[in-house]
Amino acid sequence: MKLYFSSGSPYARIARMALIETGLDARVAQEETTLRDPASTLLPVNPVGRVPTLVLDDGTVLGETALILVHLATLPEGRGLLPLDGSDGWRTMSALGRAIGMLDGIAVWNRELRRPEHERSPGVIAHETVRANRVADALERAVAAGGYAAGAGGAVDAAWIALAATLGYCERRHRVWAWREGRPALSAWLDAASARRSFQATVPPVSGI
Ligand SMILES: N[C@@H](CCC(=O)N[C@@H](CS)C(=O)NCC(=O)O)C(=O)O
Repeated sequence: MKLYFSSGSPYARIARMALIETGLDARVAQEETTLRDPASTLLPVNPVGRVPTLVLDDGTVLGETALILVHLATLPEGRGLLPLDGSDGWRTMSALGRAIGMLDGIAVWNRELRRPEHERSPGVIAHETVRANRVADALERAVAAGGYAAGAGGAVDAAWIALAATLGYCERRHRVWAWREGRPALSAWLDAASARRSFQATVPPVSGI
């Protein structure tokens, strides 16, 4: 298998952290690629041109973070990532969806901020700011109530990984959002999560936003 990623992508970071957490990184090749680049090494493989992209051993190409996580969870090493049979009452999938949903909104907000100022949509920025704060408030309550915790033996699941990658993105590539303010539980959660090897091995470069 081979994973295409870019170092600044929070979506690709989720896949990279999942490989490390499951030990699959030992047998999955990883190639850093460029984005929004006609010469990108990714385009001949995946015309969608987004990371993460996982190429399976038989040549099948999987785009979309959630689908890649589902695939990894079908492998013996990845079983703990995401129960695919509803045996946890679908709690992990629900928590994963919430973290990725917040990331999707932040990515839209961030994309607006990367445009020249006169091309930005104040309406989109306002909408995504409200969404991000609303989800973060719900996550603050969830984490304070014991959600997004490591499981038995310290193992973490896909929801934990997605939340860590999302908040980690806000720390280094979306610093315009003071997400820690008024959210002590979420803030402490990320501080603790930051000590994990999979997190430390995938820290993105700081951006100007
Ligand atoms: N829905 C996709 C989103 C992935 C995504 O947007 N990746 C960005 C990097 S953070 C990308 O590859 N952008 C390149 C582009 O849009 O051309 C997923 O969940 O994997």
